[in-house]
Amino acid sequence: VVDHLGDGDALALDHRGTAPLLARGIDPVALLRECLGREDGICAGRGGHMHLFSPAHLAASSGIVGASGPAGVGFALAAEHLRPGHIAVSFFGEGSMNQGMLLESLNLATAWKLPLISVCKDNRWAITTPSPSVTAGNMADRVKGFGLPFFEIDGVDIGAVWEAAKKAVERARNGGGPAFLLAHCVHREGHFLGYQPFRMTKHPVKEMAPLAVPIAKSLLRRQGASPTVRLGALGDLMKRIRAEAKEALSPANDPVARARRLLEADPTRLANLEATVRNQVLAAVRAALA
Ligand SMILES: Cc1ncc(C[n+]2csc(CCOP(=O)(O)OP(=O)(O)O)c2C)c(N)n1
Repeated sequence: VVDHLGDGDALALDHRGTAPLLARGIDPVALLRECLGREDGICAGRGGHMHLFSPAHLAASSGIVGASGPAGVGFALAAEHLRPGHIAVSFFGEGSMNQGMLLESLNLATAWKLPLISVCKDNRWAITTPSPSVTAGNMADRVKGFGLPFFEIDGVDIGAVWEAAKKAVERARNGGGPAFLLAHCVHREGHFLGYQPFRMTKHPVKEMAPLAVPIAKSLLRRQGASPTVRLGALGDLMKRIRAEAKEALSPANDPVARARRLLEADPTRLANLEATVRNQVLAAVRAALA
C-alpha cells in the first residue's frame, strides 16, 4: 500500500507503525533509536515504538486503538484543501472496527468524499481476544453499509495487496473519494512480542515445565467444575493453540516466502535483493547501537 504513496501523502498508523514507516522511507537508524528511548530517536525517545511521528512524511501513529481513523480523516481533509491530488491512508486491525471513533471516521470520510484509504489488517485476534467473539455481523456488510468501495484481499499475497491498493489510491487521487481494503493477514510471530502459545508450540518441554505445577494444582482444587470438565477445557485450549500456530507457521502464510518464490525465476536479482536488505538491516542495527 505504502509503495503507492509519495511526498504530500499522509499516513495515519496504529500501534504497529514501524513497517509502514520503514516502507515510507523513514531513517531506520533514528527509528531504532526511538525504540531504544534515545534522545536521537525520531521523537527524541519520548514516543517509543507505538507513538511514532514524522512531520516530514506526514506520518502519525497512536497506541490508542481506533485513533488512526480520525487522524486519517483529518489528514484527508487537509489534503483536499491544501494538497489537492494527494491522499491519506489509515491502517488499523479488525479489533479497531468495534471502536466508535473509527466507524464515525468511515462515515465522515464517505459523506465528505475524502481521499482516504482505510486499510483493515484482519488477523482475527485483537491481541488476546478472538475478534469474532466480540463482533456483530459481517465486516463487508458493515463497510458497504456506509456506501464505501470495498476491496477484500489476501493480505499475505503482496501482489494482490499492491494491485488493490493501486486501484483505490488512483481513484482517491482523481477525486473518486474513499475506499476500504480488508486484508486477511496472519501474525507469524504471534499477536505480541514473546507470544506464549507459539513459544509453547515451538519448545513444548521448556515452556510447559513451569506451568505443570500450577496446572496440576488447579486441576486438583476442590472448588469449581469437575476435573473432567477442567481437563476438557485445557484440551480445547491446546487444540486451539496448535491450530493457530499451524496456520501462522505454515510457509503458505509467509508473505516473504511467497514473494521470494516469485522472484526465484531471476536468481541473480533475488540474491542481490536479499544481500542489500541484509546489509541495510545490519548497518542500521550497528549504527543505532553505536
Ligand atoms: C482504546 C484502547 N483500548 C484498548 C487498548 C489495548 N489494546 C492494545 S492493542 C489491542 C487490540 C487491537 O486489535 P486490532 O486493532 O485488531 O490490532 P492487532 O493488535 O490485532 O494488530 C487492544 C485492545 C488500547 N491500546 N486502546
